[in-house]
Amino acid sequence: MLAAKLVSIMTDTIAVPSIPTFPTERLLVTPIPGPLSQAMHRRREAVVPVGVSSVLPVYIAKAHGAIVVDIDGNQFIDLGAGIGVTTIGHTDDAVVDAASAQLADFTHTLFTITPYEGYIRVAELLAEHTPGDHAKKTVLVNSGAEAVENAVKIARKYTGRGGIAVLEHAYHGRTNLTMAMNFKAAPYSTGFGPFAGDVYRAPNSYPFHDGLDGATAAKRTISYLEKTVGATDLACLVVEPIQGEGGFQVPAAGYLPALQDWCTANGIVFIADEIQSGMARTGAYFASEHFGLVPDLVLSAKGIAGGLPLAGVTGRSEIMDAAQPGGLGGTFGGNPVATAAAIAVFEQIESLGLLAEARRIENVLKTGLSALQEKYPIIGEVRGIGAMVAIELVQPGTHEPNAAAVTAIASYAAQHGVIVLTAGTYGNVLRFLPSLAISDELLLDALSVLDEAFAAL
Ligand code: PLZ
Repeated sequence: MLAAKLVSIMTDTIAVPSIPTFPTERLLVTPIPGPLSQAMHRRREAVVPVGVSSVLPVYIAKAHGAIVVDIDGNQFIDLGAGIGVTTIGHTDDAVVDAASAQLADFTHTLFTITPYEGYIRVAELLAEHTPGDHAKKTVLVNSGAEAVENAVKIARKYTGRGGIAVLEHAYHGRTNLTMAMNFKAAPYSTGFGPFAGDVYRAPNSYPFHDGLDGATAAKRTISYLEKTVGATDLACLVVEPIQGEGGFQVPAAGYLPALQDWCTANGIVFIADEIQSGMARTGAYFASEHFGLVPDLVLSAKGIAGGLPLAGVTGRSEIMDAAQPGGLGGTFGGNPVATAAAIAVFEQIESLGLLAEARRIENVLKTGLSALQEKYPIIGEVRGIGAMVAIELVQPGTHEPNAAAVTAIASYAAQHGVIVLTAGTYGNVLRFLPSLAISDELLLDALSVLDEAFAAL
């Protein structure tokens, strides 16, 4: 019975045509999703749990730069980059070459058994490009959530304290500890408890909603933490300099430096979760730079290795060295193919001048989106830095969230060949985090689709 079922699943495989090279443009050849994607989706439904859902179930055959091609031959302008991962572009030639060469040399030895240079080189590059001139060390892991977990481990060991402070609207991952650190319960943690304790969530700076200047917002955050936990029980404060899943809130000027000063004065490790905002995304290597921050620990992941799984915790040597020998690690952490790709990513950021490209993209997106805001009063705010830009949709004339409009716009865009991502605690933010390789032409084409989408509401 079981054997018969397995055979039927296997014989059901779909003949997916191989996609040759393709032009850099939006192109729709079937309704979305196309027939081959629909057939693939039925196969998936039999074997992949519903907990793993896909925003846009078109199945991908190929991708390059800022274009992804599905198995039906539809070409999408990708304004999401797999949530800010293919920051330097899909299948960047230098990344493909570096990873391919490493694949042929060796794929794994385990750095904690028999080490290799690539791990050290990535640690050197992170030491060089994270804020601050102090001595730094890096541990490499596989995912953003794992970086957050390790940063907390290290901060606790260094301080001998337990408490973890986080901010409202934060997102830090899907593991047990990071679920407890997220602001939003549904869908991330609903029903998955019990959760890790000793996590304290303080109000953040969200200028569009709280209208507070940085100093006042910081005073509110600090006084909340002092009252509810007390500085002497806090090991760390974890902040995203620009919140990702929360909706790209840019904190009011002075807010983050005031938090960092308070941490320093009270022996609390200040951790910047730059998993979404880092690696050139905002036109600086790390968004902390825009706010004049020098975090004790900086977390990178997503864009660091051009799509290969790699993440890191980089920080002050004296803090990083608090963990005992053998206390940090993991089988795949700092995989040699991923580190080879990461080295190529750092080289490409320099040789292609990608920090400047991020500022170019900010300019095109903000100009286009501000023009849309003039036309469509449901766009409450256009915000962000570099290629990390969002619009918050509201009921016109209010600050009330308008999630229905976000869903409708994202769906219209997808139907017309543009991938956009949603965000925000109330689901009312559209965020744009394209690859830094995207051309003005593709951005303007995508903006014209958004214009039509708003007009069609
Ligand atoms: N910290 C700031 O943005 C990942 C989540 C995708 P992982 N954000 C995308 C999803 O639905 O799971 C993220 C982040 C910030 C931590 C993480 C977690 O990184 O690599 O997904 O574990």
